Amino acid sequence: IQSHATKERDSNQVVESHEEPKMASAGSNISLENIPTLAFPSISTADFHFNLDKASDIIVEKVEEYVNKLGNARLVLVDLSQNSKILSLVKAKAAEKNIDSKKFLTFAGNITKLYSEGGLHCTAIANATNWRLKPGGGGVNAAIFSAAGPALETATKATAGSLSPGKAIVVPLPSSSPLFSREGVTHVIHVLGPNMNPQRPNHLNNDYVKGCQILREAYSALFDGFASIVR
Ligand code: AR6
Repeated sequence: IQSHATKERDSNQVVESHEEPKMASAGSNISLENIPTLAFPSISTADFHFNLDKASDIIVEKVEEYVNKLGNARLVLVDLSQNSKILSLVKAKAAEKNIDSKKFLTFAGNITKLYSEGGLHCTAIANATNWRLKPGGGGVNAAIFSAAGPALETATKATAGSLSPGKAIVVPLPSSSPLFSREGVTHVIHVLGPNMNPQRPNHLNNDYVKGCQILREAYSALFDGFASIVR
């Protein structure tokens, strides 16, 4: 039997900020409406086969570098499942470094449904894209282009024709896009990470010196891009 207090809180759309972020699971309604938030997937670690342990070090290093530069804005690393290896690696390493858990959190959910399914309002979402900035191809790129509808492809084309590894571009999302109207996302930031998958074009032949350098550049470009829309 639920207590009266719990019932009241469940029916309330706004959960006070001191109560998050740990209850940020699907179904809870957290209002982050006033806090600029970037949700980003782990760049290069699925289709591009980048080593998870190395990637988690780089994510934590870059988050630590940027989190205080971003004022009151937040960064959220997202992956599809609670069992995500990258989420648990990053969570543990971020805790070790005492990174402020109000400014950086990990979240299990679909990046295209963070508000509608997870109650997490994100101003911007990052996309781990391909060099041609083309829809499809699986992974988070296919999911974001499909959820955003043709408006994203048009807006992306108007911004750039292609992307080099380690770079990012900020694309304002037209209000006609369902990602804007349903999820409250105003910008998509496309990022191209290093490719370690020999089955994909321009792979790095397992050169992790280059790979780590490009992944660091990719996160810097992503967080600089987010900083440019927060200001
Ligand atoms: N929501 C949240 N996270 C997701 C979602 C989603 N809907 N889908 C995937 N992830 P990947 P990459 C996570 O493969 O390794 C594409 O075909 C996933 O679990 O999307 O950078 C592009 O066109 C993983 O943690 O990107 C490129 O060609 C993370 O997102 C290529 O794949 C990144 O996985 C890029 O490969």
